[in-house]
Amino acid sequence: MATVEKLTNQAWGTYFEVKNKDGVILELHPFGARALSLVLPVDDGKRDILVGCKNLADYKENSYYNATIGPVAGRIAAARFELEGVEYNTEANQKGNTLHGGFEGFDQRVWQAEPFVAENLAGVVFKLIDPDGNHGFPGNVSAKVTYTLSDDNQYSFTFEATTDKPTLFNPTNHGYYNLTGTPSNAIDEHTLQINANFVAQTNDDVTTTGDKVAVTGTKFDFVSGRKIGPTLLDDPFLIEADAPDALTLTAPDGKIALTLLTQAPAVVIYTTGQGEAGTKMNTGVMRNHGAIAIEPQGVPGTEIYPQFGDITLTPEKEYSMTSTFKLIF
Ligand code: FUC
Repeated sequence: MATVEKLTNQAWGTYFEVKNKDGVILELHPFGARALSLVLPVDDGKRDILVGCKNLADYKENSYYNATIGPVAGRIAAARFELEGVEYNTEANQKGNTLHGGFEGFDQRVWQAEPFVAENLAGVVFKLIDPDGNHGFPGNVSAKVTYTLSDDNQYSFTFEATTDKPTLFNPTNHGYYNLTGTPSNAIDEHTLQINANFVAQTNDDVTTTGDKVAVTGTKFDFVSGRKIGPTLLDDPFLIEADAPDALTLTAPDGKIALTLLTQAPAVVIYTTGQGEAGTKMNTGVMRNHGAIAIEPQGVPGTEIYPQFGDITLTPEKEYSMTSTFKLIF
């Protein structure tokens, strides 16, 4: 029977530990409504498949790791957008654009936490009120992130939100993974299969152009599944609407696999590089290409490219988006 416990230690302060009947352990923290670890029992021992920081201070320096990102994940080009004829200016925190909500996005806020147990699952509900005008975003937004771990080994996060004024809302979970259990191994030998025939085209600054590119014959072609190899990615994969799932990532030794099912229309895949190499993480020193971030979300740039969908949140509708990783081990 899945359980959840509120714990405290020196590294992280107060955090939550969710366990299921098969011995999977998910640790969660109110800072950034983030996951700290996701430990799977495999025959050669326990393997933490999340790449995270070794203490809270490090998370404050590397705040995207396994955090809730928002109110808008990805980049808002030129740090501005228009809604109903009104122009809004957000914070230009990267190359003149707004990345991941600006200088103090959801990943840097302390969320209110409420642990819970239900039938065959347990988890934590994190809540945050983002006040009107905060960091340039309109609307008093009430945001909620519900993490669950089930007894049938499904790890899920659901984002929900309401607002009192039209605004933008496109959150994600910025999980970094290495299925070998340590970022001291490169992800090159992992097998990745993605049900995406197209990626959103990006500019040099990684803002989207509004066009999509067929993956066939390109480095983005993971349709049939292949080893990641030295492929560097920071791209939104457009998930086929009729696909049974979004993607599957498999460990080099085949002992662990993750299959992602998501209501999100896209998954941004980011592979770490030299910039992150050398960082002492919770499960080892990050090497070049040591982790892959899997970020289900609306397509970045949707606020200016309606062909990608709609990320406006209005008082008349509630936002809800669920992503589930099936843990296979
Ligand atoms: C930007 C984003 C990626 C990732 C990386 C750390 O490049 O596009 O999603 O957050 O920063």
